[in-house]
Amino acid sequence: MATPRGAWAFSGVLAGLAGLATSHVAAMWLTIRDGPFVAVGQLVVRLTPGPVTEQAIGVLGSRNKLVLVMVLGLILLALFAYAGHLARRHWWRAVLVYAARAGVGVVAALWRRGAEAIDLLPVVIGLMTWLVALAILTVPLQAEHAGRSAAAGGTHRRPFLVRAGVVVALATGGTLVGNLVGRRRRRVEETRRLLRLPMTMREVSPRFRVDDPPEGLTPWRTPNESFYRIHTALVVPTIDPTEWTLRIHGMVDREVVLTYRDLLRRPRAEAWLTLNCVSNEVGGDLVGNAWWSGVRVADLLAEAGVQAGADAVLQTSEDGWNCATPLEVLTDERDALLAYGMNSQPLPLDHGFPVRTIVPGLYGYVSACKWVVDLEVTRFDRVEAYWTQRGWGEQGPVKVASRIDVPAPGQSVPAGTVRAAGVAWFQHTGIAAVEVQLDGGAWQRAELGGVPSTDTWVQWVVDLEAEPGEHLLRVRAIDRRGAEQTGIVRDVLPDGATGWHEIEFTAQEET
Ligand SMILES: Nc1nc2c(c(=O)[nH]1)N[C@H]1C(S)=C(S)[C@@H](COP(=O)(O)O)O[C@H]1N2
Ligand SMILES: [Mo]
Repeated sequence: MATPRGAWAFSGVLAGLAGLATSHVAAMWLTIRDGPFVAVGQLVVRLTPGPVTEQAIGVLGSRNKLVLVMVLGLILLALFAYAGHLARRHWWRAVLVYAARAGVGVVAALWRRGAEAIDLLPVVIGLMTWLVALAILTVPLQAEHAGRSAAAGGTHRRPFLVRAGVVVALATGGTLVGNLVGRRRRRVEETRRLLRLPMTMREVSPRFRVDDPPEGLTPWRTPNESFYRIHTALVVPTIDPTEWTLRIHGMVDREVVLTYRDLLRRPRAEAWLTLNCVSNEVGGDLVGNAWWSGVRVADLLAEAGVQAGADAVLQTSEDGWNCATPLEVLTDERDALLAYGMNSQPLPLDHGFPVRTIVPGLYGYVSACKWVVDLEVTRFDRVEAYWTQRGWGEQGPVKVASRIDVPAPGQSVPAGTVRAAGVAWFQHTGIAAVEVQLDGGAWQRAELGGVPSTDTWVQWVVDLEAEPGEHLLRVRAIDRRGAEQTGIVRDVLPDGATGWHEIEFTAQEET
């Protein structure tokens, strides 16, 4: 701290961090899921216009949250430094700046679903910590500022550094304690690990795999660890299955409330289902295929007794996110599931533990509610769900899609016979054929792997003859209704991308 000026700003930062630390500890202690920082981040995510969020997801991939957290962190640091700087002349101004920041915290805390007055406690504790820490830190500086030790020049340094050290130690200790107390996720992970659920272990039948797949072809089954993840929650809900309930209500004859045990005791339904995201660009990888275990939503709705006039089910997640799903797809013959198992394991926390829905034939944003706790039978003209409010289509039927995995874009392969491969999907309609086109020539049929139903993707392979040089390869699918995948390019907004996936590769003369 060469200059007292810098010392004031530095005090502001330290006091701010101390405030964050104690309010984090308080939040963990009260088992409020999100600390203050995350709550504010969550608020930003909610207030950001949908297209911007989607753009960010597209550009930054899953790193977008990390970027958000880093940006918020930098803004906070700057704000803390500024408050410290202001305190040098006018304490009340610093208090105003900090109180404004705390105000954002209050709004963020109250914004959450089921927020209570107690949720404000961490904010208050953070504010008090900040005041006390700033006062402690700046007493030596104050003296200097008042000119009392001006003659001794810099005598503030020792006491200041001692005090700074104490504040840092307390804040660090506090954060560690907070993390200890915040063992909730670990506890729920442990509970999940010990669960033994009624699920069958289903291996991938060899007939679902194409023969001689070239290296780089997407495996037919997506392992849970590599299954794409999309959610608006910054910190995933940690729900103890013994505390989970699902309420089915709205336009029904009898309200149904189901516990996890109830769910496990019901007749089991299992299926291979491919899930994809409406934000998936042509050729993108926001799609996966797994073996899901659960209970048919249709049976539960039948038990509740759906009333005439209803056409939608508003599904709500424990984290407040929601989606509206056409009643029809939840009650027809398809495998619309309340799933508790994914690839014969209890649902991973990131994929909706303990229970999520999944509906073949619809994009995830209108159907696949993770951490689902509430199903309200209703009408589309009465509700507007999270992504629909943000400009995305109300109904989200999947579109036919096909993707080239091999060769990879820009890859060099030996000239001659090139084995290309990929996947294609059109859940609940099915893929009849896949065709590829090399350098604008004739479309050639690819060989398809087998499928258990129309609800999963299908692998394809084809041998091409490639002369030495640069090549352009395109793919398209033909669905089981006989329609060709359109080559018209459309963006993911508002209801899913269209267009053919194409890649360039180089064929090299063997030497
Ligand atoms: N609670 C909750 N459920 C959600 C979402 C969400 O943001 N919150 N995102 C949806 C979207 S857009 C998709 S594509 C799928 C993704 O499911 P996955 O993360 O298991 O792949 O979850 C859906 N369910
Ligand atoms: Mo999505």
